[in-house]
Amino acid sequence: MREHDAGRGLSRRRMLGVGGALGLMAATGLSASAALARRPSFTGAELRSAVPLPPPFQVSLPIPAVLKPVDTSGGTDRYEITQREASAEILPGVKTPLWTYEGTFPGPTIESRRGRPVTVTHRNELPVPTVVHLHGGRTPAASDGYPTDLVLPEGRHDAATNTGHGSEHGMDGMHDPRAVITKLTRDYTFPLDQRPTLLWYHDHRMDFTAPAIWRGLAGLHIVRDDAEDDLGLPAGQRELPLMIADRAFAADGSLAYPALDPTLRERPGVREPYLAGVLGDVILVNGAPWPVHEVDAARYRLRILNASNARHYELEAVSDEGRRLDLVQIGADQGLLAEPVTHRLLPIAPAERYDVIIDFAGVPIGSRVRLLNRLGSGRTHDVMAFRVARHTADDSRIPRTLSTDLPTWRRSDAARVRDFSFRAGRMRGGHGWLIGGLPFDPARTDVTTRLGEVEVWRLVADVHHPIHLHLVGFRVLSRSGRSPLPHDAGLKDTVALRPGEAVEIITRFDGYRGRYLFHCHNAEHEDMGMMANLEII
Ligand SMILES: [Cu+2]
Repeated sequence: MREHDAGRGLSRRRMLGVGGALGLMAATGLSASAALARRPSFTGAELRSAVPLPPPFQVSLPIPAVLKPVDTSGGTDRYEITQREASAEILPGVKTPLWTYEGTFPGPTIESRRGRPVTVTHRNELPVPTVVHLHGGRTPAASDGYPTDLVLPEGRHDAATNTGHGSEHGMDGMHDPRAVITKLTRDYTFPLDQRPTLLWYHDHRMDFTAPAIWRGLAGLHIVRDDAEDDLGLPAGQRELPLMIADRAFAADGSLAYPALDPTLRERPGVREPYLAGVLGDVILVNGAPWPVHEVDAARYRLRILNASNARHYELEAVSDEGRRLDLVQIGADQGLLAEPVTHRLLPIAPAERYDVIIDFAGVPIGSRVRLLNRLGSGRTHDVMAFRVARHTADDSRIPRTLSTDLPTWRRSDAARVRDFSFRAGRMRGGHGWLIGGLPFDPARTDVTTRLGEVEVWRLVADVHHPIHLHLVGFRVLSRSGRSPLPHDAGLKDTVALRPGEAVEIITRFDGYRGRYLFHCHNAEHEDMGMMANLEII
């Protein structure tokens, strides 16, 4: 990780492209030529479920309940969430134990208004420490869910300054003197002074984020404002949050996950051959397998989140007659675009969100529109279906101008340019995923920047790495020296790097001072070192 002038980018980029293929070889056991030739459409290995799987498009789409505040006085909405074990019937007739927010997967949705602060008191009744991060939130550092800011469960108060690394198994007992540990509960305060969008909250504990999300610790958080409400977009029953996540099921109905330590207490990481990412063979939407939803022949607003640990999707909507419907993108991770962008295929990487309008008018009543994943095969090709039930009036619209407040940072605004490589490597004597050649260390400051400064970052990948910055949104400037792709439009907080690709982003570090993170949102990569500290002073 180093700063440099603009001239040195290309040769370095080319070099990392080749190194990337070698990194892939190290990660998956492929030969270098096979890795280069294959240009894989995904990174990771798929677990097979050991229980019978239901046919697609039978279970109805659940909509996560909206959480009621316990108090709304004093200009703040206060919520309480208990993190606890629960069991759910995800597959028909199969009981699956989960780790949950408030007993459900996904957790309850929080609905909030721009600029109206929300405080969530999380109570940890799980058997392990937890950390809550609101992904995409413009949040003061104390509430941003730094991975060592643990909430300890009952009976684990002895571990007061341990980050969660065990001292056995060759772990290095990494110590973080800045960690703020709380016992049993913690209040997270979110000012939500930010563009309206779909956020999500999930566990972010040091070394164990991937298995904790996999077990169910994820929920949605929607921010709205009056300007967006006034646009006339589809709303109410015609606005659907869709949390897409893959999972696999063991013979006893539990979620299968190849953790080295199934108690998720001491030893982080996953077994071979899942080091590059854990994929499931069941596609869940809002916690239901390949669900179906009955719709009117009208426009719908789909608020899509890819909450998968490692699986990428390329979504398309296809009617029973074989017609591909337009996916009209109106928003990105960090809110509304300037104007709509129409896609036939929409790639979505882990942690990305897309705000999309689909119009079911013209689809024959009684027939279906399937949402498919072009990157899947067999059962993972299907995502969900919509059954068009009835004709209806539709007074919704898609304005040609959606927003006028997107930042317009230019390269010449940048105080500096930084380079980061995201590559496979060695850590703690085993396989790791490294940023700039280094595995995450909470005690090392990787980037120091001043509040209010604009920077250009060049991100270079070996395999797929969806890169996420905490606190700030950014714009995509280029991909491998070319223009950004259509789905890079708007303000992002996660950008999907493809194998061998270099992506330039530009952002302004504003909001709050303090210690933040940037990391890969392939959750297995994140747990195996691919995070770095971002100190805003
Ligand atoms: Cu990664």
